[in-house]
Amino acid sequence: MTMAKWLPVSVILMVVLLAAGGMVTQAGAVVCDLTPPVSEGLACTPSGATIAYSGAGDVTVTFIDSAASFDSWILLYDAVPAGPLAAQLAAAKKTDLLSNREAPATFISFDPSLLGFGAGAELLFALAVDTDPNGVGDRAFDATDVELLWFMGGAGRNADGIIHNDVQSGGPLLAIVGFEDRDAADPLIDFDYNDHIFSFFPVTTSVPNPGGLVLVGVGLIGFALADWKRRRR
Ligand SMILES: [Ca+2]
Ligand SMILES: [Ca+2]
Ligand SMILES: [Ca+2]
Repeated sequence: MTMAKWLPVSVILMVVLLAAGGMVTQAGAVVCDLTPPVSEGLACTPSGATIAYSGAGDVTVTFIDSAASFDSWILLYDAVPAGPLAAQLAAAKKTDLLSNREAPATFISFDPSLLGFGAGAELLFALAVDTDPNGVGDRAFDATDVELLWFMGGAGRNADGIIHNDVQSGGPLLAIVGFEDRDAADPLIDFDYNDHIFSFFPVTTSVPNPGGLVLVGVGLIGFALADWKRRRR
């Protein structure tokens, strides 16, 4: 194939791959800022992606940052539970994970296989939010103090009908997850998705590794250049 044919093909392929990785965003889309110090109140476009157990031993949950006035806790589910809030909270597989009042880099590890999760099973984390001013600073989970519960994944999983989480790849098997803690009907909701930011490792996610996509793009350009040089000889 000639250079004239190869270069357009490779460029199109690279753009498609980068777009799939979120590096080239749609018009108006804003990448969520999940890297401290975060841009507080900057509305962004969340992925609502999910993460799954890799099957490789313990999963470590690390608290990264929180820019929020509400207290919140991360809970673990294996499915979105039915029923009223109290029943949903009672159905959590794990409630002793981290709050957003921890020191940054605080972490906790657990073995999903001991909770019935097999390799490839979704680790469905949820954010339990205490909207009362009385509890600001609470670190221990208290189900009676929770008013809101948001699940990772699609908008249909949440009572207010919007996506409440963004997921970004921090490297191989490392997922960075940021939550929006306010209800869609709350006039103060800002859609910044940095109200409670965690990392999870090792997990798999539907979010591609940006580094890998760049390598693919560079490889395609190299292929096109090699073809061009060969044709010039
Ligand atoms: Ca409360
Ligand atoms: Ca927010
Ligand atoms: Ca915030």
